[in-house]
Amino acid sequence: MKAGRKPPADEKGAEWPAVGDWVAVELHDAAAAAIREVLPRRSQFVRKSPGKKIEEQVIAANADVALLVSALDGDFNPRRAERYLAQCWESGTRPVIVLNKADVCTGWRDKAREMERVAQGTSVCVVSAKTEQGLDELKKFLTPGETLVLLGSSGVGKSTIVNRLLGESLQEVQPVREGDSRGRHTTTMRELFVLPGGALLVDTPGLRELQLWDAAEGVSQAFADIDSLAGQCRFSDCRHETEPGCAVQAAVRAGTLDEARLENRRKLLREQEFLRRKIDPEARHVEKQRIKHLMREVRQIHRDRKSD
Ligand SMILES: Nc1nc2c(ncn2[C@@H]2O[C@H](COP(=O)(O)OP(=O)(O)O)[C@@H](O)[C@H]2O)c(=O)[nH]1
Ligand SMILES: [Mg+2]
Ligand SMILES: [Zn+2]
Repeated sequence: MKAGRKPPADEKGAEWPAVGDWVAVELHDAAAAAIREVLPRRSQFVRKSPGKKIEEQVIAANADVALLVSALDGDFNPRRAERYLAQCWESGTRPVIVLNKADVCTGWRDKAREMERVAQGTSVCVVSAKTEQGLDELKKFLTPGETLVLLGSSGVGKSTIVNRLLGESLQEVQPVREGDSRGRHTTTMRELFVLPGGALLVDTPGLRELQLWDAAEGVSQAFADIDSLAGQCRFSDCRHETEPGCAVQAAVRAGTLDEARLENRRKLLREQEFLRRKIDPEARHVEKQRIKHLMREVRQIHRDRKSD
């Protein structure tokens, strides 16, 4: 489908239709159509756009379920999963953690258990898109009419999973580089497929990084276990460092809370704080411009009235 016009490069912000958006189109002829309206989104998975620019980028709109795919080889990283989970909770998309390439990992049971501690109740699916191990388990999350989006680094097997679920090879798959398990970017566009059962599946190019965008609530939900421990700390403003009576540090000492998890929560909160300081001046600037415009209009109305 062709859009009515191409957006200039700096105009592809959150307003421009993203994959998964429902749009009202006007058909000109068989080859051309113009988007007239983007319908309100039920959910949107966003991230901070890569690089220095402080703006959000929509990865997928209206996704009901996010399949957070990582591989059980060198790609496995619970800290990255925490990041994805936080952004998911913020976006209104239900996450499912998918651990792919079980065929190359004899210790997949231990890794699944490790991921379950991070998942906090979110389902963890161990699969092999190669041998089809666990695919039936994954299929349980496909609901007719619902949209699922595959998210994860490149090379983890997202496109292979698409092909398996489609039952045919429509998505191009590329070998990963030796050494670092990283894939080359072969899926360059986000694409939507209708699966045999009637679920919609969106494949995305691998995300090199996922910097959170305005996701304080999502972080809080992803680390609900720590938040609830924090309620038992002696001081209400406890920073869970060296304060006496800290229930969070007590859990770390008791071995029920992974210190790396606590550290990652700190890191994500720091990122949020940094972003908030950056976003605010910009938002304030936009608001100032809006008011300036409004005042100009008001003055114009006054002038028009006087000259009547
Ligand atoms: N061993 C193994 N390799 C897989 C599996 N799934 C995908 N691959 C391979 O991993 C590489 C990257 O797969 P691809 O689907 O392109 O990853 P994407 O970048 O996430 O879309 C390809 O060489 C696939 O054949 C799996 O379950 N086991
Ligand atoms: Mg791909
Ligand atoms: Zn504390």
